[in-house]
Amino acid sequence: MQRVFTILTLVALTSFSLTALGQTSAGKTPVSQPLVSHMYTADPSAHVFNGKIYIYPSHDIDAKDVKEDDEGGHFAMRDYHVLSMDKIGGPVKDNGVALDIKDIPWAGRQLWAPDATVKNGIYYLYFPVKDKEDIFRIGVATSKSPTGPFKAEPEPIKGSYSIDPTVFQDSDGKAYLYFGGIWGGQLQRWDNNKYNPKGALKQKDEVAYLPRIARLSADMKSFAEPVRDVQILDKNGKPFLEKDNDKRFFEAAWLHKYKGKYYFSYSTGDTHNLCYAIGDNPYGPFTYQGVVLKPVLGWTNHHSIVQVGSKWYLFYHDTQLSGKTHLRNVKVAELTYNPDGTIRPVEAYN
Ligand code: FUB
Repeated sequence: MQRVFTILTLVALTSFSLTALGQTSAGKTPVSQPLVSHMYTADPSAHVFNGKIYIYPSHDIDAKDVKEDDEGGHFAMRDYHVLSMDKIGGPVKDNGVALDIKDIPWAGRQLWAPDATVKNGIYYLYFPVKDKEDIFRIGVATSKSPTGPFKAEPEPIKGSYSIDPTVFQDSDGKAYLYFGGIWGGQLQRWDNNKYNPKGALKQKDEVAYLPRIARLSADMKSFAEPVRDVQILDKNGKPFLEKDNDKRFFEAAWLHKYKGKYYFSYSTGDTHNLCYAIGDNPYGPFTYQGVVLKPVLGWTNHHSIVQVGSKWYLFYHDTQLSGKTHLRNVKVAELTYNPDGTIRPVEAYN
């Protein structure tokens, strides 16, 4: 996913002194400040549990022994910390290590973007990590506390693959796991749920890769059905092609419900947008609507959308603190809707 990382990292490094001052190289000022600055955090999945806000981010580290590569090998994260706060704008607490890679029996390397949910008083943390064969799988870990510590299941979720799991529980109690990410996230290696190590990126006129969904079993630890594609269509009902890379899916799925409609949002990756599409049920199809967040400082763009009280918020990240693509910091900004249910794009800088 990171062919352009080197150039962007150089650009980001030259802008470091400005970003440290809270200003970007284009003279723009971030509208939000990092939620924490004592460690690097990214990919924030936010939830409200029992009236309190919990954020499940990746914990970025500067793994100096790991070389930067096109597959994102330098995103070499090794644990998760859960952040919490009583209200937006209030103090943010780092609750310490919630899950360490050494305690995941099947894990090899790279703990990427997680998500969490609660059912019957048990908290479930879903996470992607490469197994010992260097293939991304999705695992689940449980805890009686939203902040952990979480205990990982001995094996990944059977039939899972790729990255960026996000869990959605509908009002009827059914739960769904969405996942997938191309390029370093390996989605291109999976055809009809079968692994093909030679799986390649699509050609520009081919239909783009799609994210995946499976309903979760009652135990929340296994798939209740075969994994299927999540259809994202343009307003004419047509799928996007690979060349529509300012709109097509790349990684970072999120699902939220607003006024009875299902909003599927995601990153376009190499064009760095966060986009969204609306559907009538959790499986879609979802019709493309537009951009939620334009490119931020850094290469990646990743988010969650959550209601807190009567307001909605976009949690996202950029590289304001470090100026380095793999050392990100999570942020939050209010998100608002138009009367027709479309989202007003969030401005990260002004
Ligand atoms: O944090 C590692 C990867 O970067 C995530 O899995 C992607 O969504 C991107 O944010």
